[in-house]
Amino acid sequence: MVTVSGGRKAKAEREQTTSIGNYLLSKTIGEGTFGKVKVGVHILTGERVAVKVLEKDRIVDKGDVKRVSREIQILKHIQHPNLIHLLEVIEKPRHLYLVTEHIAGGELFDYIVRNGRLAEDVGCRLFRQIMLAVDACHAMNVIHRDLKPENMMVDDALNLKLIDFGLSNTSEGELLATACGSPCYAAPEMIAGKRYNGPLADIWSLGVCLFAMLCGFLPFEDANTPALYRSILNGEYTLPDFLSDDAKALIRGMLTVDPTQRFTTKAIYSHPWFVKAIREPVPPALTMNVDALRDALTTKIDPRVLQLMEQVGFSREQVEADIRARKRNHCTATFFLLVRRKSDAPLKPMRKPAPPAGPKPAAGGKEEGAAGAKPAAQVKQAKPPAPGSMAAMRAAAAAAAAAAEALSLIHI
Ligand code: PIT
Repeated sequence: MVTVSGGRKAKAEREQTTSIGNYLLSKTIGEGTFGKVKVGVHILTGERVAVKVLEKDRIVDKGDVKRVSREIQILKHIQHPNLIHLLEVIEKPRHLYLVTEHIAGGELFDYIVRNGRLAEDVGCRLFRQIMLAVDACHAMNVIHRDLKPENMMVDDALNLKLIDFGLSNTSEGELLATACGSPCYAAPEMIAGKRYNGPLADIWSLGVCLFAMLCGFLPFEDANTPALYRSILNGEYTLPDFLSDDAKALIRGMLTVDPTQRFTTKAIYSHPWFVKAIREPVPPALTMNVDALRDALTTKIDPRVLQLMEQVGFSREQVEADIRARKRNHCTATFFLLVRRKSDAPLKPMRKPAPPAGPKPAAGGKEEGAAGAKPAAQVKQAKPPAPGSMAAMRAAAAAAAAAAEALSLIHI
């Protein structure tokens, strides 16, 4: 008993609350080489946020600085219900804080571990959201490059959001060169060290994700890294008999070694499994629908939220101007948090009117340099392995990643 309560006390001390800008940060909910993701509370609205804490000390070389500033630029640019929303960036002398919305729930990875392989209707409901998210990225010229169930958050109602843009890049159709992401999910052309088409490489990774969701294990798995790469390069994997014929055909189309023959977004959106495995109609793909893309990028201003913001000291003009300019500051963060707020607990009015642009993300719109980016091929290893085949999947991925160190350094 003593040990338990003593342990709790020590844990509580370690998880002391600190205040950053308008947020109170408490326990760590995620960890990587870059630093930690902590849960926070937005003081004014009482809403939860997730805060990625980047330690400037750990961003040493030019490549790291470039990766982090790219991550921030991309997070500021994207906007979609299935993509994590960046609320604001707070810079302090030793840290950089990326404040995002908080997703109540956990990783799709853990969901699969808990539930085993997913029924095809559940898988389709989730996979459609994954496709919507990735297609939204592609419509905004963003290539994620680290698509895996660990980077997809799912809540109790099966709403899914894509996180972690630490390895992403932009492309307007030009080929990309840097091989990155987890080896088990990496496209063959990337493994082969070729220049690659970004969206098609993401689609390969989504094929691996769909396989993992419907089967409960990975298509390409080998503790021996060269053997793993060989099976990916040759597209050697086995589709279990329990899959429906439509699911098999879709996975086969996505896991096609030759990227020019691989299923495109358009082919996936019109595939019988994607269309028919659940009843709800398929929402439009943003890459194929300019109006839907414009809609996704336009924030509607709810007059009730505007009124609430006026009550706590923001001016109507400021809110409208900042939202229209797509700024990420305390004003737009408060607006966004109020829009998704479920509770009607009273707001804590500010003593003085809100400053024009809250705690500043690196002054003057200049690049927020620094912070520890994940090395390529890094796979999270923080949690103890859970029993079952997905644990083997994580262990295999971690072993492969450790062996590979960084895919960008591997030449076959
Ligand atoms: C969590 C829980 C949660 C949000 C996040 C993580 C978000 C993490 C994140 C990480 C990134 C990024 C954006 C968001 O670019 O509610 O465990 O690297």
